[in-house]
Amino acid sequence: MRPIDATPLARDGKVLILAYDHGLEHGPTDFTERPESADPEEVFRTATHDAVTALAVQKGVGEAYYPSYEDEVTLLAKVNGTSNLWTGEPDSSVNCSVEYAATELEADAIGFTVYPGSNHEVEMAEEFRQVQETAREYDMPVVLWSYPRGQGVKNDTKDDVIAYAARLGLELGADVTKVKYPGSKDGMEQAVQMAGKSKVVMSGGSKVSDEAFLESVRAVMDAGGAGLAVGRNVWQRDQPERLLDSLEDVIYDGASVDAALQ
Ligand code: FBP
Repeated sequence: MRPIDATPLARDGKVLILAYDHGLEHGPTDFTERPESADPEEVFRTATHDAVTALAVQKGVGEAYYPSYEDEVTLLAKVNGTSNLWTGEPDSSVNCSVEYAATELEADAIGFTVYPGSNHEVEMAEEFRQVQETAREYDMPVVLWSYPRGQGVKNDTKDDVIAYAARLGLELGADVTKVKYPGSKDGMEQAVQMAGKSKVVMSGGSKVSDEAFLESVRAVMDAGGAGLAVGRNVWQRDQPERLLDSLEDVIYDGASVDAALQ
């Protein structure tokens, strides 16, 4: 397995995954803020920005739109996901095989969600085993969406819960683990420490001001995080490229929030 820094998922050891699996995970409600964002073409164009190291989409979107962007965009195939219409204990169906992602979608990386603490955790971890091992055969980096939730979890953004989520990424063999932001640099430091040699990135969350978002990204980078996997905070903005310019300054150039906003 190549070190993550040697894969297209990283730029200078940092990661900025543009997440666009919301049409499945949340449904059209996420596109009402900026209707153009419902058009995958628009988000693929955004993903050509130099700050973006990969675009995460589900199989169908990848199949329909990636052929026009394969020279400009690194594709991360998110191989499981569930609609918001599902009301049971948190779970995620496997919608695409790693073989299909590698050979038919021509994806460069694999993404997978596990909900530790859910009554379905055991099956999800077993599914992840197969995904992770197959991705190794194809030499594809693996990103784990590690989101504790379900009956075993009271507060999914507490420091110790996020640190546990990050540790599970290391234990289960993820190259990069995506966790919710615990709300502080200290909390993120614990997560990064627990993740050892695997990398930790922050999940974006719902849209906030430019300044508030960049402050959280600055804290993640200062805590030793590798970057972020962000969706709504980029493509719900009228000018996604402007925020990506600022994120480029903060993530790759170490800029302060004030400098990045100028
Ligand atoms: P955002 O930056 O928009 O929060 O996207 C990150 C992400 O992990 C997406 O990949 C996914 O669709 C969504 O959040 C899931 O969020 P949740 O499970 O919390 O509803």
